[in-house]
Amino acid sequence: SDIRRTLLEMFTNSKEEYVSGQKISDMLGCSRTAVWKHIEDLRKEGYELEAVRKKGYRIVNKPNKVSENELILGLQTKKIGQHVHYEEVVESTQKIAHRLAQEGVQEGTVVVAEEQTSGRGRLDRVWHSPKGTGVWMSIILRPTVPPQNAPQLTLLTAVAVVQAIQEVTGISPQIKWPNDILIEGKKAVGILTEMQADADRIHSVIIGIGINVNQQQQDFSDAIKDIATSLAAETGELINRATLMQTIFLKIESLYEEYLKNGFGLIKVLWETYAISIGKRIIARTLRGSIEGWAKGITEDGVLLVEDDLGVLHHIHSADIELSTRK
Ligand code: BTX
Repeated sequence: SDIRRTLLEMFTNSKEEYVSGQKISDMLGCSRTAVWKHIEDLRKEGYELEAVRKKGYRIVNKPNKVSENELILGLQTKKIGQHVHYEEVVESTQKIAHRLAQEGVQEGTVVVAEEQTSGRGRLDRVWHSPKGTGVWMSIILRPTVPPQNAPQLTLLTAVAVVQAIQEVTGISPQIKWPNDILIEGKKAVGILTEMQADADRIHSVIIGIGINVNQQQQDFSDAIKDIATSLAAETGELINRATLMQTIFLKIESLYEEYLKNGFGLIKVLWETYAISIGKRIIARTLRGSIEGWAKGITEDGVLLVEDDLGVLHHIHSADIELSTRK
């Protein structure tokens, strides 16, 4: 609620200092009893508050959650993340976001959960989303571009996430076309873009982002322990997920504004600077078979260009790629 938000802002601004009950009731324009009730609500949400007679209250510990309150506080965007739909456990944030998009929620609405029980990757693959250690979220956008341009948003998101990770952790991740973000060759982030559209018009694009943040290497299940990593495993430090998300929102917002105004050009250039596979020999496994050759770059539409050994240039729209060991 707005009151909760004002209250948290007061505590945040006063840092370590106590805020008196009187000051709170003046600021919120409510009785001391009502103040006490709001404080109790915060405690229920997981905030640890210390109360000292004649001094007032202060926050000694925040919940390790990515709740609406944690995300709104200090958020600098105009649109992205201004409306947050938070849940402790969901099957998949994509599912909820699809529903909300259909109901017509504002552009930039974010669905986030502490845990997903059926997190999804591409082609109905599983995305492991354990409780409290990652960022599992879906962002709803309504770009005024033709449906065939939607894949560009996956690449835009990848660039934004790379930049945010750099800013928050100092790590420089790399992008593997189309949607993986790797650190030292292991997957730390997956992006899944889905859309609701007619033949000629996008209604909404749902961008799902999964980030391994605070898992330790031994936390990964056998199925992915050799291919996955997390930001904490790489830096040796726990990362504040809310801060990371706010940074991602800001990066996506500024790239998205650029994209709507000037098109894909700048984003394509940025994407190529972060991509590992461009200029390398790769194997692209598509549903129709594998193609081996040199990754030449991406087109304006985000399609991967691979030149095979006969010199034929292939346009790859969807595939899993791996670096080839043949030179
Ligand atoms: P993808 O199909 O490219 O990758 C899925 C593959 O990645 C799996 O088959 C598995 O090998 C591996 N994998 C699964 N979980 C993890 C993990 N936590 N870390 C590293 N590797 C893993 C990538 O699909 C797109 C993922 C999007 C996930 C987000 S989370 C929020 C939103 N909700 C939802 O259900 N999906 C998206």
